[in-house]
Amino acid sequence: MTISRLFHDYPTTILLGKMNLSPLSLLRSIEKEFMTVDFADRIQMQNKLFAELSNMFGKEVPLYDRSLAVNHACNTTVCALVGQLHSGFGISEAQLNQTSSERHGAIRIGRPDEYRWISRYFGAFAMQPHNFYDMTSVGVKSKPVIATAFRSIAKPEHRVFTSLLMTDFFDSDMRARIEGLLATREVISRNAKSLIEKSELQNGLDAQDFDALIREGVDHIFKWTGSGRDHKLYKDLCDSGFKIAADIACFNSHCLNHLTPNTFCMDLYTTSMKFCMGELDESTLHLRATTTLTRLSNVADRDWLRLHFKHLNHAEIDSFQNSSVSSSDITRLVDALAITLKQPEFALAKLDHAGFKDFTEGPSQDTPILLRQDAYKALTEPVQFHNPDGSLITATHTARFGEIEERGYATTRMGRELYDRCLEQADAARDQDPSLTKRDFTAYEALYAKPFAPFPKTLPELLEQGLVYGRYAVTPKGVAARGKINTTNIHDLVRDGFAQVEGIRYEDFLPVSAAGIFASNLNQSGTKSTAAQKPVYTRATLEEILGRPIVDANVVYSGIQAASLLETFTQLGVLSDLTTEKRSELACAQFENPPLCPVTGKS
Ligand code: OOG
Ligand code: NI
Repeated sequence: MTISRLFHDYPTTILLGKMNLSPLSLLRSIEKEFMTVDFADRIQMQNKLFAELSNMFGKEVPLYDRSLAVNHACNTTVCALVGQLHSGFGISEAQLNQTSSERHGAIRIGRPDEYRWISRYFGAFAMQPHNFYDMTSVGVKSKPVIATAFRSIAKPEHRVFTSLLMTDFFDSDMRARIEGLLATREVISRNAKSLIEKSELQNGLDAQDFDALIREGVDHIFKWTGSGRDHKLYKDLCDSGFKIAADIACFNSHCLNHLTPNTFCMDLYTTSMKFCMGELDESTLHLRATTTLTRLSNVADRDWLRLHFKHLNHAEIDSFQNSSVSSSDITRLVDALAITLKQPEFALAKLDHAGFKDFTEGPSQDTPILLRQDAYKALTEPVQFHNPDGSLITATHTARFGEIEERGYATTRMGRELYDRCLEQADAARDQDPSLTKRDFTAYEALYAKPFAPFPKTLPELLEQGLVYGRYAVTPKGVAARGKINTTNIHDLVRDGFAQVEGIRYEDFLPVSAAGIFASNLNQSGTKSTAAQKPVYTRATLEEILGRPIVDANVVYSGIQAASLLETFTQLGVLSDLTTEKRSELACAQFENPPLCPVTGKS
C-alpha cells in the first residue's frame, strides 16, 4: 500500500517533507508497535495501564465501580443465554472480565505542547493517533475542541479519545485569559518526559521503566485532583456556555473524564442501570429485559459470537451445536438477573448521581454496525479553587461521567455514508418528540429504528451490499477443491464453504455520538465560536500539533480486508482469474505487506 493512502491521502511529498522522515523510517515507526525484542511487550503494558486506570477510577468514583458490577451481571446473563443457544460455548471468569473490561477512555487537553507529549506517551504503549474528529463542526452541538483517538493499529484493545481545546475559537480577551492560565501548569513531569524520550530512543522500555511510566499516568497525568484554578475564569466560561473549556483550562491535570467498559448487550445494561439507579421499576425491568433477551436469542448467531468473543477462533465457534431457547428459559434468566440486581451492592440509587442518559447514541438496536454508546450523567464533585490572589474557593464541578459501549461491524465508506443519512433522519425524528423515550419506550425504539430500515441486519447481507468490511480465509474444503474452483466471487466462495469470513469490528469513534455525549453530560448543547472569524480546523492542523501523521482507520480496515482476500484467492488457486485491475487494487489496498506498492503521491 502507499504511505499516503494509509495517512488519508495526505500528499506524500508534503507529508514526508513536513515530518522530516524517509518513507522507510515512517514505515518503521508504524511497525514499532510489533517490535518487542529486549523490551516489555507494549500491548501487555497497555493492558496493564488500562487495568491500573480502571483501579484508580473505581476508587475515585464509587458509581463507576458499581456500574462495572452491573455490567458484569448483564454480561454473565448474556453468556448464559449464549451458552444455551450454542452448546459448547463457554467462557471463564477471567475471559469474561477481560472481554467486559475498559475499551476506551477520554481526556481533554489544553495546550498543543501537552498534546504532543501525550501522543508520545501513548506511543510508548503502541497507541497511534487514528482519525481526526472536528468537534467544532457538528452543528448545534459544536464544542471548541478537535480530537484524535490513540489506539494500536493491529491490536486495538483500548483507545483514548483525546481532545484539544482550541483557544482561537474564543475572542482575543478570553483567549488570552485561557492561554495565560494554561501556560502556568506543568502536567507532565520531568521524569515522565525522560521515560518517554528513553522509550523513543531505545525503541522500547523494560518492565521497570514501563511501571514507572504507568505510575506517572495513574498518579499524576490522568488523576483527578479535586483542585481547580482561577474560579472567576471558571465561572465566566461556564456562564458563557463553555463548560468544556472550563473543565480543561481551570484544572492542573488531564484527569480521565470517563473510562468505558464493553457490554455484549447495550439494552440489557441500560435497563439494568436505570433499574439500579431507581429510574425503572421492577416490572419494567422484567418486561424490557425479556424483550431484549428474546431479540438477542434471534440474532446471537455465529457471526455475532465472532464479533463479541475474540478469544474463540473460527473452528471453535463452528463446532458449537445450535439449540433453541424457550420463553421460559428467558424468564428464568431475567428472574435470576433481577434477583442479583436487588442485592444491596447494586443499590446505586443510594449513591450520588445525576441520572442516566435518556437515549443510546449510534445506530438503532437492530443494526449491528459501528458503535452504540450510553452513559450515566456527569457527577457533581467538590473542588477547591485556588485563585490568582491566593484565595481559596470551595465549589463543585460536573464533568466526569460513566459511559458504556457496544461495538459492531466497521463500515465501508459507502456503509458510513448510509449510516450518516439514516442517523440524520433518526435524530430528526427523535428531536420532534424528545419526551417519547420516557413516555413510551417501545414507540421510541420503533421510531428510531425506522430510518435505519435500509440497513441490512445480518453480516452476509451487509457484506454482499459492500456496507461493512470482512476478514476472509480459506477453509479446508477450499484447499481440497483447489484447481476445481471456477469463481472469484467471494460471497459465492463463502456460501459454498470454500472460504470463511468474520466481520471486522469497528475500533474507532463517531463524532455525532461524541457530540451527543458531550452535550448530555455537560448539560449544555453546543456553543458558537466567539472569535472574530470562526477558525477552520483540518486533519493537518492536528498533525502539525502532533508532529506526526494521523492514521486513517478506514484505510486500515480496507487493507485488512484486501490482504485477507488476496491470501484467500491465492490459497484457492484463483488469483490469476482476477482481472489485473482487481489484483492491483487489492495489492495496493492491503495493509500487511506495505512495500508491495511503490511510494507515490497518488494511490
Ligand atoms: C469525549 C467524548 C467522546 C466518545 O465515546 O465518543 C467520547 C469527552 O467527553 O471528552 O468519549
Ligand atoms: Ni467515550
